[in-house]
Amino acid sequence: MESCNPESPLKQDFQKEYNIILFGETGAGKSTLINYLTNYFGNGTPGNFKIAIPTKHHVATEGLEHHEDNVQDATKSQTRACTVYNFREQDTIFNFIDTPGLSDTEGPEQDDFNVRQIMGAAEQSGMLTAIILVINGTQARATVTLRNTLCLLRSSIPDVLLQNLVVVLTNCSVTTVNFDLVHLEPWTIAESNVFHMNNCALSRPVSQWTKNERMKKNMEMEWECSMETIEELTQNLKQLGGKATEAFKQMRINRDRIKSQLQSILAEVKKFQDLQNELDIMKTTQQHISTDIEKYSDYKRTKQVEYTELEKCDFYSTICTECCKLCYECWTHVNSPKAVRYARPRSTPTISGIISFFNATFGGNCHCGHTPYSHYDDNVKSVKKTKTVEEILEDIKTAYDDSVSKNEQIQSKIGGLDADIAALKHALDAKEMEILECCDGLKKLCSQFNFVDELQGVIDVMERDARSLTSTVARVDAENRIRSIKHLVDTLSSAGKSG
Ligand SMILES: Nc1nc2c(ncn2[C@@H]2O[C@H](COP(=O)(O)OP(=O)(O)OP(=O)(O)O)[C@@H](O)[C@H]2O)c(=O)[nH]1
Ligand SMILES: [Mg+2]
Ligand SMILES: [Zn+2]
Ligand SMILES: [Zn+2]
Repeated sequence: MESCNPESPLKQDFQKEYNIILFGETGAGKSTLINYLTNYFGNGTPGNFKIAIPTKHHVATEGLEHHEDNVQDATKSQTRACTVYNFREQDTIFNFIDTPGLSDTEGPEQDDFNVRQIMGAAEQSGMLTAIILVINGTQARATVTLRNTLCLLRSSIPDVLLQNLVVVLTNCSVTTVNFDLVHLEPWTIAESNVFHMNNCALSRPVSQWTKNERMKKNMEMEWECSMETIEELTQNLKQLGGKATEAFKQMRINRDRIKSQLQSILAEVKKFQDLQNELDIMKTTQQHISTDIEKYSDYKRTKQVEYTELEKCDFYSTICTECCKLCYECWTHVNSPKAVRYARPRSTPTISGIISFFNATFGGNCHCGHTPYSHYDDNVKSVKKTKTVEEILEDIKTAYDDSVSKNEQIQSKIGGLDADIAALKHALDAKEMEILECCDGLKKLCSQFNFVDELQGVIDVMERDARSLTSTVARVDAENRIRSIKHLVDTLSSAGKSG
């Protein structure tokens, strides 16, 4: 914010300081009022205008900084930035802040930017004596533009400063005014704080009225009236107590906080979607793995195996120790004479050695090919038996084990994702909660705050984004969040209307 001081006073020299900020629609006459104040404090006259802010027909005479755009083009908003103009009067200094007009021809974004600038300037002033609403007094009807301007005003001025509202109706006198102060409701402005002015002297080139005696007289009369009104206005300003501008700061903090939390909700809902997608994919994979586990779980097979066992009986059989089998099965009853003669018991090595020697000498080799020394006789027979054995199919078992370990891995990943999603939801809840608190704070600071306009933009984006979410879980979550923010806006807005 630039500071311009027509008479270069050192602020410390002044006992009384009044900060006044102008607020109003573009073209309402804020900058013109500053020029009139320049003449009032600098003793300018219609023959010798003092111009702080250049106009289409008047160049600046005070050599001050200003932020007028293209003064020749009356269709465009003129003032672009907030500028402080200091005026002194004995031990008193008045700091008037000229601001860019609302309902800017450049659209709502420019309005938003301008409102932030104006509120920033108000905050910076530290102590405000008055907020002067400059309104074109010829407006009889509440046009869309006027309604928009008033809406922006209501949304920008904290309740604590409502006592310090002053209205200057331009382009009119108290008898010709058309603007109805009812349009400002629920604000009510004390009659002593309403002023009428017709600041027409700077609207046309000097040459136009110097040649026309009647026009000149008329203009000089209007000029005189405006100077008297400024006199009354400054007297009135001195009566108003200054108010700290902390509320502007608090409003700014709350608005910024809401904006940033909404932005991060937007970003985190996207993150939520990504995590949810990942989780969905993992759950599908896990289902496949489970099917595999079931499919491969049958890796054990049972089969019947045949085997022979030797069982005691009443007949002798010849057993080969090398072959481990019966070479001659049940060739004689144990009690037969043949048994006594030919049976070769295992008994002692000496006896079996002698018998074997005898057999080897006289009996020859067995058909199994082994020597008689390897054979003996015993009263056993071979019995065929079967048993059930379990067999493991190795490749299927490998596939099974593999699936089980994959399942464990994915299960732990799913667990991790679940935890991430829960944490994200928690963070989103906290942000939503903070928005709620900030909205509440704003409502307390500025009961007329327009939550619809403030939040609708982001809600629109959230709704658009929610429609594009593919995960049902993420979409339901996003829709719930939007609903709760919408509900909040509705609640706050209806509270504003009734209050
Ligand atoms: N007749 C008449 N003309 C006025 C009055 N006040 C302002 N004007 C004219 O209205 C036009 C716009 O006035 P500005 O003072 O530039 O309006 P502003 O509020 O500063 O506009 P922005 O800077 O765009 O916000 C100019 O041509 C002024 O000469 C008034 O009280 N009577
Ligand atoms: Mg201006
Ligand atoms: Zn043998
Ligand atoms: Zn044999």
